Amino acid sequence: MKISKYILTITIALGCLTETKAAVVNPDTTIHATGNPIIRHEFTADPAAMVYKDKVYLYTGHDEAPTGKNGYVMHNWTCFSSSDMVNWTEHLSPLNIKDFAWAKADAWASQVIERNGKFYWYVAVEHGTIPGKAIGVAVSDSPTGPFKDARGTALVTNDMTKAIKHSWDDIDPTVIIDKDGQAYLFWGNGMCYYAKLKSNMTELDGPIETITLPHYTEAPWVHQRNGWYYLSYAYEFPEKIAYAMSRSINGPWVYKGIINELAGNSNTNHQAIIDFKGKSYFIYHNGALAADAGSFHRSVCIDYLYYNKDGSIKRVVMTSEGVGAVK
Ligand code: FUB
Repeated sequence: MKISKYILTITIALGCLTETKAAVVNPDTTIHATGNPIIRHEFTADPAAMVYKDKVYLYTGHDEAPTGKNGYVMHNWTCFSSSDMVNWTEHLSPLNIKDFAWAKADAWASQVIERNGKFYWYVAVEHGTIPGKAIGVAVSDSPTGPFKDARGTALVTNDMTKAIKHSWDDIDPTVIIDKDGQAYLFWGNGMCYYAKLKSNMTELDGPIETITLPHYTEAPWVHQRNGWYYLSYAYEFPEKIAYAMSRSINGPWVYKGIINELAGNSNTNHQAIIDFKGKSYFIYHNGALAADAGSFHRSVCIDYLYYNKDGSIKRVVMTSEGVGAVK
């Protein structure tokens, strides 16, 4: 990323956010992204993306902290869909913290995955009665909702994981279904946890395991490509994004290095990685639209991801131009 371009982006983006904040985007309004960040009328964070039937569904959290507040205020999640990575339709708030009766706050990072025509949305929230963060799962017949709590209880609570003492280690769920149909849930802050999921996608199926990764902070994302499994994650704090590779979802994971640098004006970076219509994408957030307290007023960006011939990943070049439209 060239610094001069980045400063220019912040200036333009600030103007844009101020202008559009009063004008609420109506449901199903299409946004034409003119570069990074791709969404400018609200703050979006913790992107997760799913490719389904020729479309990309982008699920994000929503930073709602008042200007200047150094802390997360996050009440709901939202969804955007696109056929070309540039024109995005917003499907307003298909899931809210209130949809989980047992949760009390903090609509933190999440991911949606499809199985047998149903869509499962795994979320991190603050539990109402068991101190600490927890993971819940909502289900829908459509990628854009409406979603409802699939269990009526949390899938993972803080008292189920003992490797880390702090109360927010059970966050940042990511789910993958392996080639043999076995689904896995990965998550964690301070420790990368993983466990099998039953085929109903709403119950753990076995013990919770841990994975040791250098300088692991949070935000695991697991994807598969050409016979390799990739486990990318937030590295150190403030966060860069690093990754490990394995031939098996159960490891051993071999650390491969940094994919993405510190994201401008934000302590967190939180990536999702997908392939769509022949290109690979790195989706993340930065603080480019924030007047101040950028770590709590984040915005989703998309840049290209490139692989080397041996399957390793090249460093991402964060740009203000973003990506072009694909057919
Ligand atoms: O958005 C709240 C938290 O910030 C997420 O759970 C982390 O991944 C970090 O992005």
